Amino acid sequence: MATTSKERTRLAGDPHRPRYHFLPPANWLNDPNGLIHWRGQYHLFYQHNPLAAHWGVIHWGHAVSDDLVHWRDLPIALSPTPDTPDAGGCWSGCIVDDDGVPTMVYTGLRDRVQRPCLATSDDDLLTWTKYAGNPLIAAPPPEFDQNEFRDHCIWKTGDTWYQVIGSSVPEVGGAALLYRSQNLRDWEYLHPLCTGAKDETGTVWECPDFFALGDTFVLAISPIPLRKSLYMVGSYADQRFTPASIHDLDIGGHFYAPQTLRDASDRRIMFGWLWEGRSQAAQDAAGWAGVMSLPRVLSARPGGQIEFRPAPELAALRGAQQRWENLQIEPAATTALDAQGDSLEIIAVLAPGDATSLGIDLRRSPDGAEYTRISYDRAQQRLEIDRRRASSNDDDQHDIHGGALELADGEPLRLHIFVDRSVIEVFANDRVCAASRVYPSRADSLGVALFAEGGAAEAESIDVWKMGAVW
Ligand code: DQQ
Repeated sequence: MATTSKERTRLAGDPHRPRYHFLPPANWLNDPNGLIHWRGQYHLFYQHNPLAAHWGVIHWGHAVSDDLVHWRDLPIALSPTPDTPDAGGCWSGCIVDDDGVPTMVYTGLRDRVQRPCLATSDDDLLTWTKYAGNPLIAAPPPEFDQNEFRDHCIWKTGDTWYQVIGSSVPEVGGAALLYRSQNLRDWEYLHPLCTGAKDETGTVWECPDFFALGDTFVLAISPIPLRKSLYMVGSYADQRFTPASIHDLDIGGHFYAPQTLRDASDRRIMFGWLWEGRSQAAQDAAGWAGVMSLPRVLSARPGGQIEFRPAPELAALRGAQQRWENLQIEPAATTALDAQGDSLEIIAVLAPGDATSLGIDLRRSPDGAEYTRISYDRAQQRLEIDRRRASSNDDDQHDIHGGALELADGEPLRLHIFVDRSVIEVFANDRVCAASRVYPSRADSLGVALFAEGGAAEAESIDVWKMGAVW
């Protein structure tokens, strides 16, 4: 069911444009919106500027998939309407099934004012009719920042709808405000579902997403100014969420504003926006910017972290496979594999042995001048993505991002990696995700190599698949 529009064809030759991550036919993408499994199909809406490869007047783009892998573009679902509460943009929101009527709640922007707006569809999510009574809520309660009131997560308990909206308590920190309704149109403010301290979880919470994984409650937030998304795991009682622990949703520095859906098989699936790591001029010249992460299937792990796995459906894209077993990785040199590609899936199971750090280089040129390094430091129990030599273009980002990954005694480092031209997405030991963006300058930066430092390590197994394109 893949489609190829003229614009997709025009841009397909760009060596940095992903081939199996979702992105619009052209121009700008940011947050995933309105994720829903509707009548057997996955609907992915997204914040979209259809006119340019930079953020601007935001619409809702729309794509649909039978299998979470192949996407078909549908017409833009939502556009700003002059002289109404969304005249300046249709910002992030969600879609729920209101007794058979797909109903979206999104943030309408007019001047600086952000207000919840509603629209419904009677043709299976293709076209949307905006509610004449918009906005749904006249203003946030006075104790919250009047200019930070956006992004919506809605669920139903019994006959009652609950809605969480991202906000801020001035001088204190981010907040997720809780409302309730019987009809999705008239909303009563209850209290904050949760608030944070600015030094810990930022000043404004964008894109709150509240859901349960079994008995575990999770609040995902995208806090300003942290430029990353967090999840809190905790308890929910008396309509208040009490966090027990806070974790990064992704340590790669490029994953933001995620949203989840629950599908018909009761899986909780997350998509996030992978922003660019190159200059705005380069994005404008490319004619596209912003990529959706792969679908990540979430479950609760004992001990309060989330388990993240790539959706198993992605295996449909696997082509030719290479496999190595029991490969020695000598220190102080790289062990290049006879594997090449800018569209690969790799599963590497690495036993650290005597090494103090170890990992894998991707998008590596034959002379080793360009590469992006995924490395694990055993003493610090830290996983990093190092882009200092990812490209020779000074305008691209050249930095290191990372975070904690604690391995149990004897637990190998298991890196499940997706390389998709300018996207590298890593699932480490099913519990730490790291997504990044790289723009190698050389056409031959296609290699894969292993490395160890401080002692020898061993690759228990490495599987590499060539990945097909979905467009
Ligand atoms: N992006 C949207 C907002 C949201 C922010 C606007 C997060 O609704 O708060 O495009 O990236």
